[in-house]
Amino acid sequence: MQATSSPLGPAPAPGLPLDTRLRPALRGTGSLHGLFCGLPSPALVEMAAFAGFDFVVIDNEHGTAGIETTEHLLRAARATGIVPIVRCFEADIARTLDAGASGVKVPMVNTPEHAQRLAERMRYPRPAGQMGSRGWRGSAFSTRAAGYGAFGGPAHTDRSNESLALIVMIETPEAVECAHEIAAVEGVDAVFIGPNDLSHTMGHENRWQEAPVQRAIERAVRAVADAGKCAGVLTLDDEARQRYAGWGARYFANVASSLVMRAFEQAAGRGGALRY
Ligand code: 3PY
Ligand code: MG
Repeated sequence: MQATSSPLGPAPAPGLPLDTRLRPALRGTGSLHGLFCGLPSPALVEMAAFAGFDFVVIDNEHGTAGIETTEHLLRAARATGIVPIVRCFEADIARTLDAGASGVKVPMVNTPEHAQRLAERMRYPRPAGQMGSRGWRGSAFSTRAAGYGAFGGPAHTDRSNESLALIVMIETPEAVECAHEIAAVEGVDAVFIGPNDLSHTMGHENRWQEAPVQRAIERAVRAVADAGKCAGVLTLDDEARQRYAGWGARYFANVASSLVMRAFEQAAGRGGALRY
């Protein structure tokens, strides 16, 4: 059938579903500011973009989005130009990347061996003779990430191998002990310290401002920066951001639900504090 010409004229070329800016930014020197979003709302992703955050972390560890909703959240991110990261469990990495995330963030990584296994899950096998880290990601180009086939084949596997970012999370004293080794794993692009779980696993419940927990965060941030990788921390306020930046962190994530609750409490005349 002959295509009829549209009165609109030629449409702009459809953009790639994948936003490939995250990995180079993590491997650069600048600071990145973002927001965890566990509420399964594309509107919140758009609001994070319009507010000026660099990235959104769709939180599929503690949030309630299923994979279909996650794909819509990724679309909202692509439409508004905010970089989408998905916090997910190891078993969900493949589907999350196929849905079009720019990177994944995996909780509770305690050893370099675990980090190595995650790095391999992220990458497609290389063609014979091509250098690069080992990988065993399963390939299909029917996915959103590959434009349902429109952007598939070697261009997609190469683009994905080169540009998708792996962020691992340190949340236990065991992981702090080997933070340098975890960060040094090839294929780990950033290491994020989760202060709430770290505080709990150190026996301080949620009191992460206490000195031993802050010392452990400092140790981990400095070890990651010494390994030449990007260190990040959950950061609810400016004072904490400056302290962590002073130790070498340059990736900071606040929490959408905390900000919304504080605004609601303030509007209800009940003061309001940022809590996680
Ligand atoms: C934690 O603080 O435990 C987190 O997972 C925050 O991201
Ligand atoms: Mg945690």
